[in-house]
Amino acid sequence: PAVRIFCLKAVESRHCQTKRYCKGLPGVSASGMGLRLSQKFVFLIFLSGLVTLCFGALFFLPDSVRLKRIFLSKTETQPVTVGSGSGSENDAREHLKRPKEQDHPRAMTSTKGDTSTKLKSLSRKPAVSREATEERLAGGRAQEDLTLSRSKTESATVPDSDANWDTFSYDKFRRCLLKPPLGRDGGRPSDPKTTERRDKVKEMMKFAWDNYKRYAWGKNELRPLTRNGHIGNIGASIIDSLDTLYIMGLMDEYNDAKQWVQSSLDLNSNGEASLFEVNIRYVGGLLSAYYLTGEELFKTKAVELGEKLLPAFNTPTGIPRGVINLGSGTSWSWGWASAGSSILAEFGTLHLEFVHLTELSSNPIYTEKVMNIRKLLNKIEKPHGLYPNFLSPVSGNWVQHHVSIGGLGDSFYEYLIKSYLMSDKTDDDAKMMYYSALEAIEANLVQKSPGGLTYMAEWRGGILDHKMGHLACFSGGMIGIGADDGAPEKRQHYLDLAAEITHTCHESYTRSATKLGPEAFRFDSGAEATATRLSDRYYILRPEVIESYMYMWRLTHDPKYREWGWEAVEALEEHCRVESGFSGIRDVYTMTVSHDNMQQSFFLSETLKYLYLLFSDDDLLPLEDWVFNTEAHPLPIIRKSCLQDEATQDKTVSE
Ligand code: DMJ
Repeated sequence: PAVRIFCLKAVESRHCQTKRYCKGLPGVSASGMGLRLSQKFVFLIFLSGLVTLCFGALFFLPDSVRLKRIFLSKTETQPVTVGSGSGSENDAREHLKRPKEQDHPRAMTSTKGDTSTKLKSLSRKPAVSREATEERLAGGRAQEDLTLSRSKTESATVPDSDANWDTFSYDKFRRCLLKPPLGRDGGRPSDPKTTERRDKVKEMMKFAWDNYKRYAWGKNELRPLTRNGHIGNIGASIIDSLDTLYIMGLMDEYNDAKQWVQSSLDLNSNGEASLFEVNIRYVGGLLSAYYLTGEELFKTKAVELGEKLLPAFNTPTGIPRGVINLGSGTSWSWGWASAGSSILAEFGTLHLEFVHLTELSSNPIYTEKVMNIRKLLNKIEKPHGLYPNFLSPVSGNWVQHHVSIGGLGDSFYEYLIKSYLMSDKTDDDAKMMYYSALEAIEANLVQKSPGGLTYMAEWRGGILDHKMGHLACFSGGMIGIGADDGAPEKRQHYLDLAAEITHTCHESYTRSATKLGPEAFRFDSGAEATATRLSDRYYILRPEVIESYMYMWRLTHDPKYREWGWEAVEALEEHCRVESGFSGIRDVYTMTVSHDNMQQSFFLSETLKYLYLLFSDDDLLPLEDWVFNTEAHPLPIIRKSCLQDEATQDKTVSE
């Protein structure tokens, strides 16, 4: 990234100047021969001043980690090599999740390495039907407990206190669920109209998948107009689709995806990857595939990948940097993030997956890493109780006072309440942090427009920007699922707030010609839930509005949410479906649409999954048992007490 190159050059040139200066002061010989005493004295003072200056520069320049690591201990700043290898705001948010090809020519490219060789040697399993998997698991076939070997990184950083680590048993986990994950009959709704709508969504998924498979297999996304693949060969769309295909019962497609993971997923890529993206999409996708199917392959891959993310945490504060080279373990901050800062929505969106990595590997390091982030955020002073979007991983201080529930901030808040829910409501710190953040958000950001629409504004050092991003529309669902655990006198209020925000986001759709919502809409200069800038008019198949419909449907069973979801299906079909897949559109306000030639992988993992759930019975992935990560990959609630009881029972039986 530009900033990194710039820093390097600056440092180098400072360094060169120093050398030149020290070695070649005109008229001064190295020995000082021929100089008078006073001249020598002046020269000495000058020299010591210069040395002080050099050291000052090393330690006080912003984010001088590259230099510091020459002097400080390895563990503090030096990137660690792991594995077996030797050794937009709205737009910005998307930009950071998937580095643009031109910015990062090597982005997400793969190079074969030891890990992939090792993974390829995993035994191939025959294709299975979902029914067979379910039956096998329901029959309680004892699965081998896994004892995953600990990595070099882990053994270097974790003390020996782990001698009594337990191992994870898939059977025990299944017995601790309150309901079967796929419900009765795969969550098939009882009325014909909803069944028909659900079938339509399934057909959309199959269409999107078939075209991806035909034209872009193994690439990250399909470009449906040019019928080719977009950026990189690490199959983002495949990983993102695993659980969606499985819950929809598209078993041939699921088996193809699984086969690809087994034979071709290369975790040793030397490309630059977003820590956030690898976590939510790959770790999250593999974890959910494992929990749903019991296929050990997914667990092994998820843990191997989690291990490769650990070097990004080797900063003075333990706040990870945003970009990592999975092959070498080197990490750095996004070039565009001010003063080498890390992004709240990135380092704050690791908790769910990392806790599950500890659960599966019995290695506490993952939980320790995210708890450390939590601790720092809890302790640090917050302007008006709000969490700004940029934090320095070196000093642990906020870098700018920009607060947003949309891009750059969003999923941090989501992960607080979901951490609480996923802990079976035992994680009280997460609960406390979530509800205080929500209070601060209500006091400072929640606004009502002259037309009566409730929205979330953004905050820039105390000044409100009356704009709401499409990304911020997830907050309807978030506030909804958190309503029940708020203070008793606030519960109804939170549910109402969730409904109002979801309503506003629906308005942003209905007020456009295409009935799809813009990337950002405003509430100033006479605007009410409409985009006023050309650059905000696009829709890239995002899920957040539909996500909130799904949660609000589950929480209230108000039929309007299913109707709103259906409106979105019709609009997607009319404007985004092209001959070879689905594409985003450049302007939601014109009926002569211009397509952006991109079928985003989150369309498969989130948008279509949430639609399918919206038209399914509540017993398909029931909220009593599952939380969805920010890429809509379901992760189970961890019932510690049940798992322990189960463990005790198993032990007693074997004795
Ligand atoms: C998804 O990839 C995730 O939900 C992320 O947290 C933000 N939004 C995108 C899709 O819009």
